[in-house]
Amino acid sequence: VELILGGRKVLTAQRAAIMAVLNITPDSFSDGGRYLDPGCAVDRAAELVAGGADILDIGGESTRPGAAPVSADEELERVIPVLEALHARFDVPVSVDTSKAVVMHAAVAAGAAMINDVCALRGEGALAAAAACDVPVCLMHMLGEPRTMQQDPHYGDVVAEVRDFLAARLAACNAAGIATDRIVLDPGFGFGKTREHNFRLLNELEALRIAGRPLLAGLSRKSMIGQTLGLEVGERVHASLGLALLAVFNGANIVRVHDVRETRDALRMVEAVLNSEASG
Ligand code: 8Y4
Repeated sequence: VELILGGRKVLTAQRAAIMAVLNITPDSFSDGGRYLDPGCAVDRAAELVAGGADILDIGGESTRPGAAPVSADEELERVIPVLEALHARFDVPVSVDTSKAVVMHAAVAAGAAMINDVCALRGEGALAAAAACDVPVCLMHMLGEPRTMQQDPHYGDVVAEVRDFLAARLAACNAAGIATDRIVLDPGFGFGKTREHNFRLLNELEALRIAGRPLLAGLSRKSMIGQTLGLEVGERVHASLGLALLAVFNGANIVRVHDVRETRDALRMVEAVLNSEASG
C-alpha cells in the first residue's frame, strides 16, 4: 500500500499516515471556530505539523450531523485563503474536504494535494472536476445526507453494503477517467450509522479493501465514544487514541484525527512492535 501526495510518499505498508483535522467552520464544535482567520489557521497548522501530521485536512462545509448546507461562495471564501497560506508555508500536503466541483477546482489550483469528499463524488460535476484535478481522492461512504443521516439508519448487512457502495464509486471514478491508483477508501464512521454499525465496520475493516487501495478511518472524538463511555467531545482524546490504534491494527492506512501528537506517539510505538516481526 502506497500513496503519493504532492510528490511525497505519505504512507507505506509499515507506517500509517496521520491526517490532521484543521477546522475552519465557525460551528466546528471541537475547536470553537477560531480558525476562520488564515493567520489563526496557519498557527494551528504549525502545531499540527510539529506534532507529526502527514496530511492537513481542511474543509469549509460542516459535516456534523444536522448541519445546514453551505453555499459554494461561502465555502470558497473560507477555504481558499487558508489553503494559499498553508501551501506557502508548509510542505505537508493539504487535503480539501469538499463535495463541490467549483471548490475542488479552486482548491487544487491553490495547492491542495488531495480531495476528501464525504459524498464520494456523487455531487453535480464532482466526478469530472476530480478527474480534471489529477490528485488523489478519498471516497467516503455516507447513508443519506448530513442533515438527517443519524435519524434511525438501517442496513441489511452494513459491511457488505458499504463495500458495494465503495466498489460502485470506484467503478464510477474509473469510468470518469480517475485511475484506481488515485483512490483512497473510507467507511465513513458516524455518517448514517449507529454505534453497532460503526463497531462492525471497525472490526471488519479489512473487508473494505478493494483493489488493494489504502483505507482511511475517521474515528476521532466521534459520538460512538460518547455513546459508549458517556464522555463529552473534549474528553474523548484517550478513547480516540484507542480507536485509532485498533483501526491501524485492523488495516487502516490513514487515520483522520484531532489530537496529532498523541496519536503519533501511540501509533509509532505500536508500529515499532508490529514491524519487529516483519524485519526480524
Ligand atoms: C467530534 C469532532 C465529533 C468531529 C464528531 C466529529 C470524516 C471526514 C469528517 C471521516 C473522511 C467529524 C470530513 C465529521 N469525518 N472525512 N470528515 N472520513 N474522509 N465529526 O470519517 O469529524 S467530519
